[in-house]
Amino acid sequence: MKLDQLEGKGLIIHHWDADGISSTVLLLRKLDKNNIANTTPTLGNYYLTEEEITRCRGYDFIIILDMSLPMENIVKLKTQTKEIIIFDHHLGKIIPNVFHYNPIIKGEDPNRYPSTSWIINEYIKNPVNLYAVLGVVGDHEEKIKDNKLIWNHINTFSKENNLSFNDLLKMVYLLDSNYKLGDKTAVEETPWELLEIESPEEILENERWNDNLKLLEEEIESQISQPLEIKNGIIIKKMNTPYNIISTVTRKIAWSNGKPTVVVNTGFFKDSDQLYVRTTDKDMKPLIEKGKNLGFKCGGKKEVLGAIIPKDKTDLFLSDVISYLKS
Ligand SMILES: [Mn+2]
Repeated sequence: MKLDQLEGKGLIIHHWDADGISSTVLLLRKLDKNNIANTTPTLGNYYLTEEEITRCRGYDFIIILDMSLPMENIVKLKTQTKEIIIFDHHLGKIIPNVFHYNPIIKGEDPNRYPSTSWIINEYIKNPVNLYAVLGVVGDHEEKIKDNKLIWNHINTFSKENNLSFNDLLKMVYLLDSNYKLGDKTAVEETPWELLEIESPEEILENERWNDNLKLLEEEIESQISQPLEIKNGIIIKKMNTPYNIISTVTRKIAWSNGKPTVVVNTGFFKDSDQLYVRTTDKDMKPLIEKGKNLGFKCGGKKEVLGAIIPKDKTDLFLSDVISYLKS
């Protein structure tokens, strides 16, 4: 598959985070910018709705970046377009009849392929550059320093460009600020703004994104400074914010109190609630499985659970979570 031989009108569907945005910038630089559009799913949805799929009609090719969309979505899209190209590093199944470039599902070492931006950058044989790096830092933050294969490259790049690791982190937070504020249009505009940007300083000094960050920080501070409900040694926090800050709020509360913490946000989705759990010692995996079996969108890792739950099921699952944490 040669990117510069793609013909006709193309659409990029990308993840809303720094990796998805950086990957889009890297590809836009390679494609005919007059014939390409971009979109991101409804923020928080790791799938396309029927309506969104319909809006993807009329393109000769579709490129999906940094998102493991469900197989049904891809099959539908394939009936509407000639060619589908996927660059990704999430776990999932190999999708037939499309160009699916994902070294992780082919069994390669995830440490070697830390982000979609990194994968694409290598695919198009670019030297290491700002956007390849920002995707990696966005997906791993401080933890990338433990990745011996990649950290060396990132460290060298920072030194050569007089950037500190904090500068890179700040850039990532600025790029992520639009989705955390729930502004899908701003997310979709960001790759095009970055195409015009020559220097990291222009990202770091972008006024609008800095204003976003201030707003988010104020909201996080106000949420964590409110009195907490503690029952049986478990912190339960309910909030109603339109911002996607639940993981940060949960982490800050859990780490400053040293107690298992459950946060419910009723304000981000119209028909669903966000629920987030961070434990101190309990393995969350059985609870993630339970959530999935109940039909909720549910994910996480050993010490973390994130779920999106229809509003009428939240109390029920919340009591499941609490009894699991108590047991
Ligand atoms: Mn990614």
